[in-house]
This record gives sequence, structure tokens and C-alpha cells, in this order.
Amino acid sequence: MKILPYEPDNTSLAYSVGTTLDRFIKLKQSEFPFASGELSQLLRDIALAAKIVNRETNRAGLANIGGAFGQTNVQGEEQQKLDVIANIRFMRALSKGGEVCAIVSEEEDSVIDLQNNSGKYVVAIDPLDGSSNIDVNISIGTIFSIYRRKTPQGSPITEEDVMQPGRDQVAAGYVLYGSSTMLVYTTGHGVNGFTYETSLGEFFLSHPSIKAPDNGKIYSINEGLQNQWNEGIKDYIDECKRRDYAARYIGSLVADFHRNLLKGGIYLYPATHKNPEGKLRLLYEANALAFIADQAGALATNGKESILDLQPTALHQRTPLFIGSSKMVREFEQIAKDKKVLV
Ligand code: P6P
Repeated sequence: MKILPYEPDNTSLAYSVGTTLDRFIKLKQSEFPFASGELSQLLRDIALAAKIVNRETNRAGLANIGGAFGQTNVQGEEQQKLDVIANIRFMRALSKGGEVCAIVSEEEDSVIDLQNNSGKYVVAIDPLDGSSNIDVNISIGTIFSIYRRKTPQGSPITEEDVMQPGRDQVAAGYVLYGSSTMLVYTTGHGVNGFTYETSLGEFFLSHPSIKAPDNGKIYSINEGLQNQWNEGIKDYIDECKRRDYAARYIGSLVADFHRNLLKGGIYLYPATHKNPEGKLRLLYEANALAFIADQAGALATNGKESILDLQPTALHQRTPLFIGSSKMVREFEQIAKDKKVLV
């Protein structure tokens, strides 16, 4: 009997389809010496829910699931039907996956106890960010943070398990439902991006080892709120205009963040009269993107300190957010600090 070594056949007849998310997760699992695969399974559960939400968002106009749901969430914001659907999909996937003991969701007033005290992880999630853009076919996104519980496995969850600073995240990511659907995440070993191939129902590695340009010429801020800015913000935006930077603001945090991450730029959402603590939520928006920014060589601050160092004091607390290329964030802080009025 002849035995021959396998020789990968790279003829043009059958191009490689690339590395699937599942295979990438398995390959990278070795970076967690003590992991027994729970985090890998949790990431797969999130990817499954993302595929389902992708399908729902793509057919919203045809399936009568666009538009308002008719209720407001704990934020006082009008829920869109897809907000509710996305929340159901991610909660169900995380509950059935068996790795999670508690969930903090933008769409839930309280912490959700999955009654799974053996679960090792806690997830904080904005199931569908940018809702106001859903019905006009503009990119929207999901943002998630993953923490290891602080209390012993097997014991009931406590506030200590969910009120963790961003520095303690074990993984974080976002899904961008845009011209293509992408999943971008980090487990603390760099940032990798995967593009969804709908014909195969798989995410494939398309953006390995993402590193943010340390500088850029794009600024993202809602200029309609200009009259509510403090002097520091006004001075920085004036400086951006003086340098002929490009103003790009989609109104979906994930889309603005993703573009600035790849091309270089800064996103700013300062405190305003309407939102004196800022608009964006610390636990399930700012922390996740700050972890990704940190891993990609970018920065995220509330104007005074790193987002990742903020100790949460309330489930849905908000924070000013200035995030993007390191040189731009540092320069913003300098200009704003000179004015001594930051947030
Ligand atoms: P504004 C969407 O509601 C969101 O949370 C972010 O995705 C987005 O960047 C921001 O708010 C838009 O807020 O006040 O400019 O409409």
C-alpha cells in the first residue's frame, strides 16, 4: 500500500475559501492556556445570533419588521421592532449556549440572570445600535463586551459580576450590518475582522491583525449640537476645520468607529445639555470599542481618563466618548485641557 503526504492543491480550479471564524477561534484557543473552550463556544454563539440578526435586518422592509415597536426602553428611547428582535436573538443564543451566567443589555432595565450559575462569563451588549437608521437602510451594529464573572462558579451572580471596569474585559467586539456584514473582535491578542459570506453562511477572516493609523484627517461629531459644546470641544473642531479635515458622521457609532479604525480618525460624543453625562453607554458601548481601540493601537477617553479605567456605578450609565487615532485623541485632550473645560 502506498502512502503519500497530502499536498494542498492550489490550482485555479479550486481557490481556497479562506479561514472561517470557527477555524480561527479554534486556532487561537491555544492563546488561552487555561481555556477549556467556553470562550470559544461563547464567541460562536454570538456569531450565530449575528447571522440571524443580519438576515432580519436585510429583510426588514419585506417582512414588516421595520419601524417602531411601540414601547420605550429604559433609556427612554423609542424601541424599533428590530431592537426587540435583536435583543431576543442574542439573549436566546447566549442562554442556550450555556457559557453565560448574566447579561446586561441596552434593551433590559435590569441585569438578566440566566439561572446558569455554572456559567463562567458575563456579557454586556447593545443588540442593535443606531436604530434610527434602520428604516433608511444605513449601517447599524451590535456591540458586545465579555467578562469573566468575579464570584465563584456555581454561586448566584452578584452586582460585582456585572459592574466591572472595561480593563477587565476578556473579549469584546462588534458586528457591522453594512454594505457587507462584518464581525470584528479581540480577546486581548490583537483585533481581527471577519466578513460574512451569505452564500455559505460563514464569517471568513478578511481583516487580520487590524492596526489603527496613529493619525488621521476624519472627525465624526454631530455638529447640530454645536451650541451645546463646551469651549474645549469648539476649539478642537475649529482646529479640525482649519486643517481641512473631512467631517464624516453616520449616526451609527459602530459604522463611524469602524471607518475611523481602518482609515484613521476620531469620533467625539461630548456631554451636552440633553445628556450632561454624555449619550453613549459605558457598559455596552464605550467599553467594548475602547478595548478594541486599545488592542488596535488607538485610544478612548472620556476627556479626562481612559474609558477602560472607569469603574461603573450604574448599569446604564453614560459617558462622554472620544475615541480613535492615538495622535488625534491626544491632541484633542491637549486642546480641550488648555481650555480646562473638558466634560
Ligand atoms: P445623535 C445611536 O442612537 C447612537 O447611540 C450611536 O450609534 C450614534 O453615534 C449616536 O447615538 C448618534 O446620536 O445624538 O448624533 O443622533
